[in-house]
Amino acid sequence: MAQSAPTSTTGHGGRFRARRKHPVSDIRVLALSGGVGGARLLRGLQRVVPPGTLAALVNTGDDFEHLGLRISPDIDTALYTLGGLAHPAQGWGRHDETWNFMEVLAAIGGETWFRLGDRDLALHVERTRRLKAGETLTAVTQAFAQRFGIDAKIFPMSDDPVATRVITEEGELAFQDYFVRRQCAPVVRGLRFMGAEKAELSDAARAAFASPELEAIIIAPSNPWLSVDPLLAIPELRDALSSATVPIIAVTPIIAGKAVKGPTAKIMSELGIEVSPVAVAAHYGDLLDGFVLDSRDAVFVDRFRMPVEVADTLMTAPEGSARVAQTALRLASALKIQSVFPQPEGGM
Ligand code: FO1
Repeated sequence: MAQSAPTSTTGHGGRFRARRKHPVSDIRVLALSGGVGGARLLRGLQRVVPPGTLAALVNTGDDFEHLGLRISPDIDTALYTLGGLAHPAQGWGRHDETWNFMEVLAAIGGETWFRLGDRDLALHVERTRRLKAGETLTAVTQAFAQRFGIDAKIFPMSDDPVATRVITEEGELAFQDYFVRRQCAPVVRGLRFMGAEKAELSDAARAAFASPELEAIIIAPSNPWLSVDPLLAIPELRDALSSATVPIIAVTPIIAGKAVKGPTAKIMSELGIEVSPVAVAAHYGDLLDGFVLDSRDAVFVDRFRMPVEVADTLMTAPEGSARVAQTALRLASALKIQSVFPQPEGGM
C-alpha cells in the first residue's frame, strides 16, 4: 500500500521531503547482529532479499563515551559494511581512512588506544551532537543509513542504555577496555549487561517484529556471548523471539573449532564450554528452529536436535555472504512450509 512519503525537517529549519522510504511493515527478514561477522551476513542478506525487506537489530552493548564522543561500534560496522565503506580485512572502520586526528592527539598526550580515523570521526561527532539535541539513537542511525544509501533498516537493539561488562580474573572491565585496550587477553569468567533488564525495544524494532510480511529471523554469526546475549538480555526482545511465529535460524560463528574473527572460541573455553557449533546451538537453546553449520563441521550434524543446513559459511568475500544468507533463508522457508504442512507422524 503506497504511503505518502513522510516529510521531515533538517536541523536548520528547512523542510525537505525525505526520500520515499519502505515502511517497516514491508520487513520480511529480521536479523540480530553485532560486530564484524554479523555485519558480513547483513551484507549478504541485503544482496539476496528484495529492497526494503531487511531489518537488523544491532548490539549496542559495546557503546561507550570516549573523548566526549558517543561511540556505537557495532552500529558503525553495520553502516560501513552495508554502505560499502568498510575496511575489508579489519572489519571495523573505513577502507578510505586517514589518521591525522590520531597523530595530533598522540602528540598532545591524548588517549589513542581506541583508534578513530579522520572520516570515522565525523560519524561520532555528528551522532553525539544529535543525541545531545534529544534525538534517539534509532533516528540518528536511520538518518546515517539513508545518507549512506543503505536499503536495509538498521535499528539499535534499544534506545535505552545497555553496557556490556566483562567479568575477568582481573575483575570487571568495561567492554572496550577488554576488547580493544586489553585485546581480549584477560581470562573471562562471566558477562553482564548493565541496563538490559530495564531496556525496551524501540517503536521501529517493535514494528519490525510485528511486520505482517515477516518470514524469518536470523541470528547472525556474531559472538553469542559478547554480541548476541546483550540483545537476548532485553526482556521484550527475548519475548518477541519466544512468541515469533516465523522460523528462527542461527548461523554458526565457529568453524572447525575456531572463531572466524574475535575471541568467541577463547571465551567459550574460558567459560568451560566445548568449542563447537553444537555448544553454540545449545547456548541459544529452544529459541532456535534451525542452524546453519559449516561444511568443515559436518561431522557434528547428528549431534543437533534441530534441522541443520550445511554450507561453506566463510564470508571473507561478498559472494560468501550472499551464499550464507541464501542458505539461512532456504532453511527458514523449508521450516515455514513444514509448519504449515506438518509431516505426518514418523515423517522425514
Ligand atoms: N577495534 C580494535 O580492535 N581497535 C580499535 O582501535 C578500534 C577502534 C574502533 C573505532 C570505531 C569503531 O566503530 C570500532 C572500533 N573498533 C576497534 C572495533 C570495535 O571495538 C569492535 O568492532 C566492537 O566493539 C566489537 O565487535
